[in-house]
Amino acid sequence: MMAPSYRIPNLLSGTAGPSYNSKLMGTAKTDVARRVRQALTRMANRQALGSEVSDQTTSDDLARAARGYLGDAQILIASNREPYQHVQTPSGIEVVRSPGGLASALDSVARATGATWIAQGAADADRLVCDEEGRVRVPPGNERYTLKRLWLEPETRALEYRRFCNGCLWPLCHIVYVRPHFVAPRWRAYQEVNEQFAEAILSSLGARPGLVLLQDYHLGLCASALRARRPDLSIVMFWHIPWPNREVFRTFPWRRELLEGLLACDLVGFHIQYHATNFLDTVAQELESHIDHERFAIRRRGRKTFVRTYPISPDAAEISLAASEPWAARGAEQVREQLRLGDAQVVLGVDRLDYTKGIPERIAAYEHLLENHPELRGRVAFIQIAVPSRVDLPEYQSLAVTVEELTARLNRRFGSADRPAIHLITRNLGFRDLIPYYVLADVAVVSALHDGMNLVAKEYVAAKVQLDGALVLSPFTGAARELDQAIQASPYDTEALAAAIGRALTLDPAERARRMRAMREVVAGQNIYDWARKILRDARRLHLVSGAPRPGASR
Ligand code: ADQ
Repeated sequence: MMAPSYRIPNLLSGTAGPSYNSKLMGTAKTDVARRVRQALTRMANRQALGSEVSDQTTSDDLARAARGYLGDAQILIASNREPYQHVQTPSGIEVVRSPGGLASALDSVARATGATWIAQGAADADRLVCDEEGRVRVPPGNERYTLKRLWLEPETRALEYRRFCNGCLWPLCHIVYVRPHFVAPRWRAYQEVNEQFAEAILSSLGARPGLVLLQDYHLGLCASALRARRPDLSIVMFWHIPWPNREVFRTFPWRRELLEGLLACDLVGFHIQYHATNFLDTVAQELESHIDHERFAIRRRGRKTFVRTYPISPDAAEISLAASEPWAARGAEQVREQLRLGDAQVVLGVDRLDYTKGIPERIAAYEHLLENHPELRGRVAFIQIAVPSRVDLPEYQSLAVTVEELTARLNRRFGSADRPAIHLITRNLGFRDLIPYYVLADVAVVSALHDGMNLVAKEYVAAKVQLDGALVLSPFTGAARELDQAIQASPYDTEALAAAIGRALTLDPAERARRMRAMREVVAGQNIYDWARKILRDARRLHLVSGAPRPGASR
């Protein structure tokens, strides 16, 4: 195991982004002075933001709750993707935070609870920093929990497993007119990988009591494998993506096996009631079981699985505080200068480059808007940040080409050399690199065709401390259930989406502030720590955790 010099790449040099290069971290007095200044700024911001921030559940609250609910039971988080990747660069090993909602949300939970996180190691320097059991402490420079990496055969990982999860389950659950590929060898690879995850979880746990938090559709069979060897384990699955209706699910050849896998869990969580209801309906159609509609539970072969909703949210306080620090405003100005935006109004999209996110639909709507409102040309700039995703799948390759072509066409029609109508940024940005874009944007457009929740919508709201932004939101996101003060428009309706963007750009400032204030209340009222605390609380209330203090025992 080799000691890397850690550095998280930062787009906006000079901002206070986290830097873990050991050469830079150190003893210098200026460093201490800088930290003191930062702490004082944060205190001032905390006071300025008042109850919006101080009433929120914190990482410490979650840590206390976890101890109280779980006693000496160990928490294990398992997900396909790792929260941090170690990559080789000419200047040494760098640590990159994985993009995507699950990784960013669960990282906060793992930090607070000190859970062990099991995920597959996929980056080129991942092995170099781990011990012989695949373990490494993270995050670098502020180690709070253990990441245990699982090494899968490249062929299983690259071809079968990814293709099954992302080429079959993903389109099956999202229902966005992309046909799922049902290929038997890929299904077998999925089974095999789930077995391997179960092995890794069990070896990490030893004989201790434990609560296993399985994350997402990659691990749909893991609970059966765990249950066979450790019937006493408490197992929770959180399904981060939509659950389809039973008609669509009927087309899936291995539907019974997948449902059996999920029913080996004690608790299955979804973001919204609609998906939870779809799940109950599907079980009722496919398996002989007793559905308890009163308690929202399923009984099958003597065991009970509860189904609950836990709408996920980011760490809103963290985002609000970051957005109100001077570096965020400076970063926003830098972006304005670098992209030569002048005094243009800014429309922003931030997504993984995924066909479910409605990026071509968004660009088409913006084009429609500029076509019909010449007065907006040159006075509005669209920034689309789209991090490449699943690049080995043909659907994603053709999406990338489509987005580039639409961007080029739009710029040919309505942009000029020094004022493009749309800026396409295809990079993965760190948390602190993203914040200035949120601060800068007058309008954020989230136009997903279907989305379990969509964290970008909530992150934008959390960053709009000055109430100076408007959100255009697709009704097909889980977030639309909570953020009803967003301007909602269907991404399938180009004219309606164009009109919504136009309306957001011209919203009266008082109305814009009123809507944003209402949405900020929603986002502040529920953050990632509440999400995790409620799951742990239910695991205890429903008597799922062995080794935990009995309900009513002092905490
Ligand atoms: P995702 O489909 O990945 O998540 P989303 O919820 O929007 O979608 O989360 C994306 C996350 O990645 C956000 O935290 C965002 O800041 C970050 N991100 C996006 N583009 C980025 C970029 N270019 N650089 C850096 N970071 C970027 C899945 C489900 C969602 C569900 C989440 C959480 O599909 O429906 O909300 O899990 O459960």
